[in-house]
Amino acid sequence: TEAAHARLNAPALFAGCLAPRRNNSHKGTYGDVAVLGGARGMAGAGILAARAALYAGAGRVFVAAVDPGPGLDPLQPEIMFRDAAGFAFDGRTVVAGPGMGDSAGATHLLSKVIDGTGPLVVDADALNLCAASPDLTARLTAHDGEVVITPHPLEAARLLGVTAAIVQADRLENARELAQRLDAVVVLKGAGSVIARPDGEVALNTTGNPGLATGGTGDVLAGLVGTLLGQGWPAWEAALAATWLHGAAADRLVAGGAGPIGLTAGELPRAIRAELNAL
Ligand code: NPW
Ligand code: AMP
Ligand code: MG
Repeated sequence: TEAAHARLNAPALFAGCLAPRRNNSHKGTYGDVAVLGGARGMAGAGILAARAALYAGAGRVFVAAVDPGPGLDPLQPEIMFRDAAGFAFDGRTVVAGPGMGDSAGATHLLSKVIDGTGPLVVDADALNLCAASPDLTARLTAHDGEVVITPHPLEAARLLGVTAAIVQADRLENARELAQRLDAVVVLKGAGSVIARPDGEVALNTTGNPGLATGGTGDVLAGLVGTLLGQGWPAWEAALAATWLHGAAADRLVAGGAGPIGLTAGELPRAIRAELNAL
C-alpha cells in the first residue's frame, strides 16, 4: 500500500529535539516568532497562530499586521502587535499567511520576508500568492533559512497547478513533488496529514480527528511549526512534531468531551501545551 512507503509519524521521530527548559534561560533563549497576517476581517487567524506559538514555548510573540487592527488581544495580552510595514522580520522566525489576505501590501511584505533570512513558515494566503507568482515561488525556493509550507489540499493544488481532487488522489506523491519543487518541508494537511521533504522521505500523521475540520485550526498549526523552528528545531522535526502535537491535542479535547462536534481552534493551544509538557 501507499502507506508502506511512508513512516508513521510518532514522537520517537522528533524526541531528539525535545529539550528540557534550562534553569539558566530567559525569553531570549526561546526565540521570537512573528506572524505576518492581520488583514481586515481576518485578525483572528493571526491571533490563533500567535497563541499557538506562545503556548508551545516561544520567548516572544508578535503579530505583524498588514492592516490596522485590534492592537491587543485582551484574552492574550502577551502577544505584541505591530504594523507589518517597518517591522524588523530579519533574524526572527516568521509565520507568513494566516489571515494575511492578497492585497498589494501583503504581497510586498511577503516578498520582503522571503528575500530575508531566518526560519520561515508559509501558510494560507502566502501560499496562494506564491502560487500566483512564479517569481515569488523561485525566490521562496532560494530562501536563506529553513522553510516549512503547510498547504491544505486546495492550496497544494494551486501551487501544483492542478485540482484538489488530483492532489487527493495521491497525497504522498503530490506532497513529495511539492517538497522537491520548492526545496522545502511540506505538510499536506487533511485527514492523515503527509509530511514530506525534498529528498523524498515522507511521513504520515496518525493523530487528529474530524473535530479539526473547522475554521482556524490550520492557523494554529502554522504558529506551532513556527514556534518549534524558533526554538532551533530543524524543519523536518518541527513539521513532524507540530502535526503530531496538533492532532494529539484535538484527540485530547475529544476525549474530554470538547468535540468532535463543535471543537474550536481557540481551544487547541492549551491542549497543545498539555501534550508538549507530557512528552
Ligand atoms: P471545497 O469547499 O471542498 O470546495 P481557501 P481558507 C478546500 C483565513 N482564515 N480536503 C475546501 O474546498 C486563512 O488563514 C481566517 C479537501 C475549502 O472550502 C486564510 O488567510 C480565520 N478540500 C483565509 O482565511 C479562520 C479542502 O479549500 C477550501 C480541504 C482563507 O483560507 C478561517 C478553503 O480554502 C481561516 O483559517 C481538505 N482537507 N481543506 C479567522 N478566524 O480569521 C480545505 N479544502 O479558499 O483557500 O480558504 O482556507 O478558508
Ligand atoms: P486549514 O484548512 O488550513 O484550516 O487546516 C485544517 C487543519 O485541520 C489541518 O491541520 C488539517 O490536517 C486538520 N483537519 C481538517 N480536517 C481533518 C480531518 N477530517 N481529520 C483530521 N484532521 C483534519
Ligand atoms: Mg488554513
